[in-house]
Amino acid sequence: MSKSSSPCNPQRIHTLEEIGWTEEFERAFSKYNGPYLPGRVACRQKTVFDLLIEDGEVTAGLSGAMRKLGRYPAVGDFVVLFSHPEAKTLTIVDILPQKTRFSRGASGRESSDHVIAANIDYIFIVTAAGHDFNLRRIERYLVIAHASGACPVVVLNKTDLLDDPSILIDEIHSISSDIPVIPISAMSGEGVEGLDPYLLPGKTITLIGSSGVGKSTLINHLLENQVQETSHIREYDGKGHHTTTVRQLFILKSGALMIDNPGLREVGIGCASEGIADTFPDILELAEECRFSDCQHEEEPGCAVKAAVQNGLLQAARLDSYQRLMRELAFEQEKAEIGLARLKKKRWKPIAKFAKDIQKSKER
Ligand SMILES: Nc1nc2c(ncn2[C@@H]2O[C@H](COP(=O)(O)OP(=O)(O)OP(=O)(O)O)[C@@H](O)[C@H]2O)c(=O)[nH]1
Ligand SMILES: [Mg+2]
Repeated sequence: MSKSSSPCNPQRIHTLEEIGWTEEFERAFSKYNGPYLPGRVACRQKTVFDLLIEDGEVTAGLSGAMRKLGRYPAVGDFVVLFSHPEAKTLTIVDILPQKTRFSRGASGRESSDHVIAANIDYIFIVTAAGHDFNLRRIERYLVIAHASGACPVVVLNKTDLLDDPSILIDEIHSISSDIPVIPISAMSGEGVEGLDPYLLPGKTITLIGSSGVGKSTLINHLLENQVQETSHIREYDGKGHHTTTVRQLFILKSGALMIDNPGLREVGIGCASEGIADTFPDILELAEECRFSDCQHEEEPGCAVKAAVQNGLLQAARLDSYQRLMRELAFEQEKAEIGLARLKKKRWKPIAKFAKDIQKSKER
């Protein structure tokens, strides 16, 4: 068996429970008898995967059958490893059913969802005071976070740069009254204890957010070690310079598991219709009062949503954001239904007028 020498995690002994194993995984794994063992994907290297197993860390390749089927495990997945006793190597032969799955519409024109992390309990949407702060982007992250089945938490970082963080906290609450917002400074450590209720043993958290918001700085603070490279302020230009380039899962001192991600350049919502419903409950509630049940909240008479904007009860920018995301959803659903090639050929033109708009919003 090949013991890992990867930089993904320091060598450490742990039980399966400590790496997030639950009874459901145990049940799913019970059909495997013989030279099989479970492992959790900590990092995907170019050709092999780094995995946490019961008593340490190993590297393993993917079976030919899984490659052929395009079944690639994501960081956080529990997988079945086949042990070749003579060769002392391990091969991933199956992926156990995922408890939750955090994905985003893939970059470019790929229509299939792109899994960022699996078996996540909490998603920390990290945003930072300064140039990154953008409520519309937070809404977009909330849509995919809600759709994943994990609980979103907004982490407002770099509060040391603010005189009064409560202004930004109130702004975030204005778009997500039920979501916890935790103000911190990952650099100084101030407020980081506010994350403690989520950093529980065996629970898995993934950090998402744009490049430069301080995800790796937070991981380093929690690990009490400079494990992850972070950018120097001088070098950081705020324009898509990515310091972290691979996803990695770390075991924190508290016993929680945390995944650091490269900054997301482009966030597509895929077909996350439930995510939209959970992110905009205020608009959906207002829409129930519209005269027409299929009201698009554009120019229709008797529109309760537009009336709420006129009366100052709903921000026009929030309605605009909702409508953009709904258009993107319709576009993605149509693409999933008839395929991108046919969409381009037959009905690309009418939808193309929104394509640029959708692309711009994704990159916002
Ligand atoms: N003032 C201040 N700067 C911070 C804080 N947290 C991080 N930074 C700085 O922000 C810059 C980017 O931090 P990183 O941790 O590399 O950001 P990241 O989100 O991991 O970026 P990518 O890996 O590119 O996705 C670095 O210069 C950090 O020192 C903070 O709380 N306050
Ligand atoms: Mg980073």
